[in-house]
Amino acid sequence: MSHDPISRLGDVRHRPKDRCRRRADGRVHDACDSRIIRDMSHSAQPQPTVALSEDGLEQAGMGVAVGDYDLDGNLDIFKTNFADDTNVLYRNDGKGNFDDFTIRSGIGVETRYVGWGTGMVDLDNDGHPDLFVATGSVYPEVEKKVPAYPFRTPRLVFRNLGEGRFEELIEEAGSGVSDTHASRGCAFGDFDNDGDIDVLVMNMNEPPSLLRNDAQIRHKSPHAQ
Ligand SMILES: [Ca+2]
Ligand SMILES: [Ca+2]
Ligand SMILES: [Ca+2]
Ligand SMILES: [Ca+2]
Repeated sequence: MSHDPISRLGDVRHRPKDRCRRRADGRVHDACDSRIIRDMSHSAQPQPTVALSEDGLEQAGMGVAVGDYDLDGNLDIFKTNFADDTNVLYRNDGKGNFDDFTIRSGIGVETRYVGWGTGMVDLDNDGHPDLFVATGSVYPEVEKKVPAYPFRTPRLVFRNLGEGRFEELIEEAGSGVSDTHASRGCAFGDFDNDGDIDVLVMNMNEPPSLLRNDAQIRHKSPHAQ
C-alpha cells in the first residue's frame, strides 16, 4: 500500500481483515454494512433494514442519532458517513423496518465533509427535531495536495421543515456553525437554562467549542408532540 497521504484516504484502521472490503483496484476501504443488534427473544420479525445505502452500497458510519424526526411515534435513525457520501436518514415504519429517506428528506444534498458526532434535537423549538453534525477530515496532510479535502470544515445543521423535509443551514446558522474546525464528538443541553438547546463540540488539537443557541424561540407546531 502506498504511503502517499492521498491514497491513505481509504485505509482501514483498527478493524479485522475479514471485515475489510477491497475495491477493484485491490485497495482496502473502510465502508461496511451497518447493523442493529436487536433483542429477538420475544419476536420472530426479521432484522431491520439499515445495512446499506439506498443505492445498495456499504457506508463508512461515523456517528449516529436517534429520534422521531417525522413525529409519528416511531424512533428513526440518522447516521453520519465519510466524505463523498451522503449522511443517511432511516425512517422507522413502526413494523421493524427502516426505509432510507435520505434523498426524499433533502439531506442528500451534502456530501463534502466527513461527519462525526450528531444529534437529532429541536434547535429552533418549533417542535420538529432538527439535525446537527460535527465534521472534520481525518488526515491534515491531505489538504496540501487536494484542497477539496480540507482538514477543518464547518458544522452542519439541517432544519426540519415538517412533512419529512429538511433544509441545510451553514452560514445562515451563524459563525458557531460556519467556522471551520476538525471536530469529532458533540453533546446537547441547555447550559444557560434559557429554554433552547445549546451544543458542545469537541475539536482536534484545540479547545472544545460551546455553541450558544440564539435562535428565536418559536411556538411549537400544532403537529408537535
Ligand atoms: Ca418517526
Ligand atoms: Ca426544529
Ligand atoms: Ca440554551
Ligand atoms: Ca439561547
